[in-house]
Amino acid sequence: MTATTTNRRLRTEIPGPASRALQQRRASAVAAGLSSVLPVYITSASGGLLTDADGNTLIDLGSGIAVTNVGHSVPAVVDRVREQAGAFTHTCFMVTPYAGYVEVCEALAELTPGDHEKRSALFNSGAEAVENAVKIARVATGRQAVVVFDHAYHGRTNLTMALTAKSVPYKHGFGPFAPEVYRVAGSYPFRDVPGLTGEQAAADAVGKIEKQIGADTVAAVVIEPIQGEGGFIEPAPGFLPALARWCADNGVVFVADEVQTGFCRTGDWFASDHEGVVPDLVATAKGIAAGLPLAAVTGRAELLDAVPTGGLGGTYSGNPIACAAALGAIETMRTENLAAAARRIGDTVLPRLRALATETGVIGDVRGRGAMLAAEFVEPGTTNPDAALAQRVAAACHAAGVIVLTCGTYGNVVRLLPPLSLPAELLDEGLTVLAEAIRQEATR
Ligand code: PLZ
Repeated sequence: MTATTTNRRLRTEIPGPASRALQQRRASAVAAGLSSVLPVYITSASGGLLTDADGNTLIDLGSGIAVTNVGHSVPAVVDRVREQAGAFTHTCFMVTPYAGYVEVCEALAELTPGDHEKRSALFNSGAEAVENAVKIARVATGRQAVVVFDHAYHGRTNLTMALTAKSVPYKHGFGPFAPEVYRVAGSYPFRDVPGLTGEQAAADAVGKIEKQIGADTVAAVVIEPIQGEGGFIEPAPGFLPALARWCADNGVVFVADEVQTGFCRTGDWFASDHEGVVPDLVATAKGIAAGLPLAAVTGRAELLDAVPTGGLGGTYSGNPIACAAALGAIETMRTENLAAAARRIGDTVLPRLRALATETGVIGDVRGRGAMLAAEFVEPGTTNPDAALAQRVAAACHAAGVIVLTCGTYGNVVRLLPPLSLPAELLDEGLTVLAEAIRQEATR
């Protein structure tokens, strides 16, 4: 079995004996605090397929959590990474710089929403990017408060844990958390009062901010344009533009956390593009470099340049190999028009999920944009979350060699994040497996 395999193929049960042996070794070497959705140990990957230590080949509908948007091991990335690794692996941009870093920042200025003057700073992870966006907003505004939303996920560092909503497993026991973080309700059409518009939800949020925090103390509003870990929650139309307008009117920095939604995932370069929202700062990671650790804050020049020289950085931040990968990934997204590919995936998946919702009665809401898609499982006829069913559906997919992920504050959402380059036949096959899993588990 090699990386050129083009089909799902199960040679053993999932996980097979070789993976189980590794899982045993892992238990005595790797911290228990790290979990794996599906403990098959991967030996190679290409296109939308992962091959494991037992020679099983699985369809990847997760992209390593929205990272391999361009696919696994694509030539434009692999070639540039090889070349860069052969040239030099590290100098530290803060010691002696290199062109790749500058080129990534130039590309980010071009691709992120808005045609204003922009600057970028590079980091290693999504959490680090979000945390630095807050640092920048605080320095630039001279204010401290940060507003975040119910169901938000922004990372696992101390500040980003404070920004993240869900306690178990992200925060529980890890406090005390960073101060001056305030949480308000966002927009969750499936669970909000029926008929609540985006503008009304934004007005509610703004009202709470003004009454309970004070607009002139707020440095930043930090928001995922489509919430990821919290349940793939797409706010009602008008919510994000209204919030961004309020920020602009009140000197508050509007930070879009596009870590999961960015780089063609939702059918646009960035999810903010959908409603023409122009964030003051955009945090990116994941899809930016096809799996090499890279993240960025991009935004208004006057905000980023407000931080005194030396105020931003990190030993590995903007590592040259990660920058080379990013340039290869961005080139691939452009030449293969992966935003259009993401839209095609949505056009295929959404009707099939909707039909399954009607057929089975266990899916309360089907939602998402482009290749960021989800089904929220409920007890039939109610909005009561059915997390156990979502977990059983995911497990049945895994056993059949299809990698899907779950998410949601209530753990009841099955989400699909296929590589945008996933061949149509593999997507179809993955969806057929998912449909069977839902039918089988819904009647259990
Ligand atoms: N912001 C919107 O989705 C990462 C987390 C998985 P890092 N999401 C996957 C887990 O359980 O740790 C994420 C995100 C959004 C920030 C982050 C954080 O990005 O690169 O994981 O730090």
